[in-house]
Amino acid sequence: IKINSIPTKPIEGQKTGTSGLRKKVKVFMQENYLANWIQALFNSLPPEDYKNGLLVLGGDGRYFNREAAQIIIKIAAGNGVGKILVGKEGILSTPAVSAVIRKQKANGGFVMSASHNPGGPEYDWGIKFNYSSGQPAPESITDKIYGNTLSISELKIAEVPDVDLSKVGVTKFGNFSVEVIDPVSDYLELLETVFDFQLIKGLLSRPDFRFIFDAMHAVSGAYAKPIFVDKLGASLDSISNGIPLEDFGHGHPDPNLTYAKDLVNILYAENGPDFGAASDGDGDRNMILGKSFFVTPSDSVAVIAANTEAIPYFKDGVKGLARSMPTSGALDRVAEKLNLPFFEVPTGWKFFGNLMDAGNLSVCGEESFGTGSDHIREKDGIWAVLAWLSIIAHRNKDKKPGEKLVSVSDVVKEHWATYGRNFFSRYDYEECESEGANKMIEYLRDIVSKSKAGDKYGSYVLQFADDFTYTDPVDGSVVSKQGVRFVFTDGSRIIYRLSGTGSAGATVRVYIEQFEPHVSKHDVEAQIALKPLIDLAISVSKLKDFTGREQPTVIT
Ligand code: VG1
Ligand code: CO
Repeated sequence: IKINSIPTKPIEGQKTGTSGLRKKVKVFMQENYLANWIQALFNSLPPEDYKNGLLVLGGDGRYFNREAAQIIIKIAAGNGVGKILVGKEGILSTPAVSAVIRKQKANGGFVMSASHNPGGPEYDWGIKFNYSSGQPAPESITDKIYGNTLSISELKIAEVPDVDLSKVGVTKFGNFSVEVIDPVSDYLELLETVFDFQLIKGLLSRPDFRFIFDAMHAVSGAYAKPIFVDKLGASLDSISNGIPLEDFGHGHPDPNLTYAKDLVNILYAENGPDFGAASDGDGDRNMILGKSFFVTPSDSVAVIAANTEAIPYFKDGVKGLARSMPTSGALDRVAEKLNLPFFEVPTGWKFFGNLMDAGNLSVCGEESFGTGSDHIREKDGIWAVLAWLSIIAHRNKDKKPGEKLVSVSDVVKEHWATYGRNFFSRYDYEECESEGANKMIEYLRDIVSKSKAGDKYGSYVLQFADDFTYTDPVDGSVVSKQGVRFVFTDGSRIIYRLSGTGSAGATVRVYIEQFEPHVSKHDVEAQIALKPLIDLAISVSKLKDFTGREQPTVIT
């Protein structure tokens, strides 16, 4: 094939955040914007990691993915990649990309997605790169890519025609080839080895159990019917918003109490279903709901970790548990009780991969609706739904028709009774002015530097305050400034971070947590139980002064 060398100039601002590079679509559509970043990536990888190698490419179906796929294919070929596996119509969820990379022993892969950010001509686009074990590229690589975007001068683009992504099959161009693959089969095959599909099928076919999955017009729509309906016997009408759309049907494909309100309303209505779940743009997040009951993601991972006997994948035991720093301590209590190794990492899935590769970690999660295990190296929305269905199915497998089933809320309340309840809430203030948000964090860092154990904050006594630093126990790499936290002597915590996934302004996140051992106090609404701590969080940070915001955009 003929490879053209095209001159280009550096473009500012191509630094990746918590999860890949995310910008408004219009930014990505500027001449050479995407091409520069992709070329900078190849310039950053050792040649043996891609020359004549195999890469995977897919995305969440959002606006601009089709054009972007053709650009990426041509630059990959121009840089000597041997073969690219592309999901049909450019579709592959983030967990599916991770699964395909691992199964096909690829050198890495691209996910074209801005995840939970909205899509369409006026909204967001994004790109993530994953490494050979299927995990998001570590900061050492993303920093290098950023460095190279600042000095780039040449694009290597292969002269090949656009590839038809609508049909499964191989197209060869000299020693480069593109294979369009079914987006579901490798991923589904893996899940069938993880879960007992017969057990789940038994639950989903019960007349006294009603299930609903909201794909939010995002990528898991492509997986929901083949998995829940065709394999597991759920009824077709149990899938809502099941067709992936370029703009997610004008929605915000983020499965939380605000953006998945329709699903929440269905579960909280009289005679609503017994189990509800939703997933985000790229299929790596999940929200789990029972009848009139919301499972916080922090509780969800703890419950899964405490109930692995329902999941065949864990039959030889669990190697360890981990959570991101702002995620509640519910998981810590499970690790303690089950005597399992436990890790606390910064926000973002990329920090779990090393622990998994080293054989130290089986189940992990984030408070941001991310849950997963070492079956792949990404969080996995459908995995979480199947894990919960397995737990409910396992608890009810001997129940006769007419007998009352153990419900989602029964399982969570039992869990609280055993381990205590970690009340948790997150307040998001989206699209604030960056200046005010940055100043607020600086202000908090200043308080931290002057703080000492024993300081009084209302009725709370400080144990310590810091800006979280993480040393990876596997490779020794250190990341700092990962979130300002105030930890009190009763275990309560207030944490402040700025989001690294937005595409405009700054999003301030405030995380509030308080532990309650007494069952008699578990039935309180989280917002009420946490009210004093929330007020404290807002006053200590002078949040209203710095951001000008009276109310958060999203409360979880
Ligand atoms: C957010 C979440 C974080 C998650 C990340 C990517 O990051 O807080 O826990 O790993 O999104 O999720 P931030 O920096 O905005 O807080 V996904 O599903 O959007 O790729
Ligand atoms: Co996502």
